Amino acid sequence: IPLRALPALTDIRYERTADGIAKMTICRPSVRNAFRPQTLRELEHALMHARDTPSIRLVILTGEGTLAFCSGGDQSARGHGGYVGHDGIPRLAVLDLHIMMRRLPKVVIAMVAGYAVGGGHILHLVCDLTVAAENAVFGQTGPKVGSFDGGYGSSYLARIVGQKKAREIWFLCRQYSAEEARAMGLVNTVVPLEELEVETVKWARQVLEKSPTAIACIKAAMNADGDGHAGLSQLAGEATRMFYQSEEGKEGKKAFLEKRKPQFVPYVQET
Ligand code: 2NE
Repeated sequence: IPLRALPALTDIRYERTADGIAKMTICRPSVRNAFRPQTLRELEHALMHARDTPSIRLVILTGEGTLAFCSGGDQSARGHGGYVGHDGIPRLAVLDLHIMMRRLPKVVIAMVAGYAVGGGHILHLVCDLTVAAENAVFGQTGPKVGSFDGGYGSSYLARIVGQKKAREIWFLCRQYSAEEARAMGLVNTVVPLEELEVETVKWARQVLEKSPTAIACIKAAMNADGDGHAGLSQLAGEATRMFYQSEEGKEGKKAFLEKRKPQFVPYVQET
């Protein structure tokens, strides 16, 4: 039984396998799977559902069809100061989505066919792993369309591909083939288009064989240096979660509720 109910979805498809994979598909192929505020809200709900559902252990993020993973922010929804949804308020909500993806204590794999450009390129970048089809095309477009992402889209990109390459990607707005992206460390593997889903699930199932706690901690640790205090908080949160499960942690809560002094002496560790 899901702990968190999902609202009706129009812009994404959310599917689950019995062995713990959640697949989120951006379904706006007529605009190369560009995201609008509604798309981002649905992805946020889906990520929260995946986070709160213990049986979901891993997320695959992809786009509908073979022409595009995602072409970034829907330019027709772009207003004065952000992308405008039903409530009329301009926002850059995709930046919050990046943080949710990083904070999810489960692996997120980007399954990329076709274009991953602009904000769509950053979505794959923020995923923990990327499996790309041979027809995948990567690149930033912001400076061509009057936009940029100075967050993960620039500093994290530079950590992955190096400063010179990151500057090339942003300043020239070139498009890169799947093989070029693999060579610069942007994607983990490149496979023929017809093998994309099978290969992605193969990678996912190899992750699923591993310790979920180890995976959550190593993801938090890898995020920690780049995410500053928020990264340390995520990493420390994993430690707190494990501490709550210990007898020592439970004694603190129990003593408070029983209005007595806690007995921590049995838990003093020998060095
Ligand atoms: C994706 C790309 C390279 C595909 O090219 P192609 O030739 O395969 O298709 P085409 O004809 O350009 O696009 C097909 C339809 O999709 C729409 C197009 O307007 C076209 O519509 P129709 O002519 O059929 O009516 N479409 C494609 N991308 C769209 C988009 N992002 N928004 C709205 N409609 C879109 C080529 O289409 C392309 O370069 N697209 C634009 C990529 C882009 O610049 N994205 C925005 C970057 S800024 C951003 O994402 C961002 C940020 O920087 C900071 C914060 C938040 C977001």
